[in-house]
Amino acid sequence: MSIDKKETSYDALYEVFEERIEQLSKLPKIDENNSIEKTIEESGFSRRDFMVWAGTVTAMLSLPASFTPLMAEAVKVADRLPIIWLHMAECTGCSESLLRSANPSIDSLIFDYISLEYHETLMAASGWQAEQNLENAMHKYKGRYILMVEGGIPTGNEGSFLTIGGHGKKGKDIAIDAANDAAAIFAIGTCSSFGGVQAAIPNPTGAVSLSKVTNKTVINVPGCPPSEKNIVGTLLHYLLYGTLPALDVYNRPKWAYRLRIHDQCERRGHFDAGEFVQQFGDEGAKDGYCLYKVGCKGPYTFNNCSKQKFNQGTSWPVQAGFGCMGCSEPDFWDTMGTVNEPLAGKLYHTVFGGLGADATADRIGIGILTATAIGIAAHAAIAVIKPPKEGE
Ligand code: FSX
Ligand code: SF4
Ligand code: F3S
Repeated sequence: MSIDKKETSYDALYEVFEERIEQLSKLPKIDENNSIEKTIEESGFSRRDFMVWAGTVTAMLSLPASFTPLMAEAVKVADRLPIIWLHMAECTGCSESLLRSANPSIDSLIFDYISLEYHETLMAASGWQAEQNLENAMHKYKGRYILMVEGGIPTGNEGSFLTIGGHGKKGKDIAIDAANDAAAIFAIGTCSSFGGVQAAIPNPTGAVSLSKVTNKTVINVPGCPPSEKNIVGTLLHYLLYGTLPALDVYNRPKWAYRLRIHDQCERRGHFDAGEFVQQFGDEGAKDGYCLYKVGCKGPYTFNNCSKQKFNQGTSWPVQAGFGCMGCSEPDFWDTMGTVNEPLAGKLYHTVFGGLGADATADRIGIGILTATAIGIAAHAAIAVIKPPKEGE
């Protein structure tokens, strides 16, 4: 009975997606001479590579494999959604994550293919012309464009710490104006999602998240930087559904951020067995033991890094032998403590509101429990305080 219900609901969803793709396909192509097939072929990928990629994204968005051809169709009409990408206070690592791989990935090609109407790092225009381009795009696609903002928004001194362009407009005002007329708003990276490094104490520029300067809903895609998969996946999710994804308490899409790094970590077996790297370069490090005692913040961090990885799926911090720094959590620079030390003795208040996790971290840090019990106790405590899942 429940299986039937599930099948019916997927059938209905399939139809919704088909309709949405049909509607989008009627919108004008920005560049008539461009097609995703051509873009992919010219970059040396085969149709099969593309379908494998579409299958991966389908699974990533928790859709059944039968939706893969639909995902491929959706990508074809992705160039109908104009995108305005603003840079605020940041390092441009988010753009780099997506675009600067040695050989372009299919994710980065898709980003090339979509209609980037304004992106300060990529566009040829500069100065007055760039400002004009932004105004033109906002006017031409009013109410239709997707706004992606990278970087924290300086608000100190009335926002005058960040001015952009020949007219010296404040970044804060540009972001507010662009948000007002957007169809959907994505904060790309931890800086835009939560303030990031420039909002770290003492936060000299008064940097805040995008959501603090606009009253419109902002979908946060944090990570410093976020993976290319999380950026492209968020875009394709919006393209298919046309609505907001299910979000967690920090407005992060649940399909990407619902589980802890620790929940999906390849070294988790060693944590549970109480096998820890005690210092970098020791025998445990060579054997791939758990990095908790050398500072891994995976138990407190929600992201899918171990699954989606970086640099075209090559690796991720823990695989490379360095613990998670908690980069997709609010205020991680201030709340996650010393990089190479566990959170022992430090008040961790972001995700758990100070409940449970502090005691667990302390106990692990000072070694009250035996090695095996540590893993089990920590696991139990973390499982208890895990936020409720959708529908619970
Ligand atoms: Fe940098 Fe983006 Fe970190 Fe921030 O990434 S990688 S400082 S999240 O805004 O450019
Ligand atoms: Fe992996 Fe870090 Fe958890 Fe250890 S503490 S299992 S390295 S996420
Ligand atoms: Fe960031 Fe941790 Fe992933 S530091 S990149 S959330 S493993």
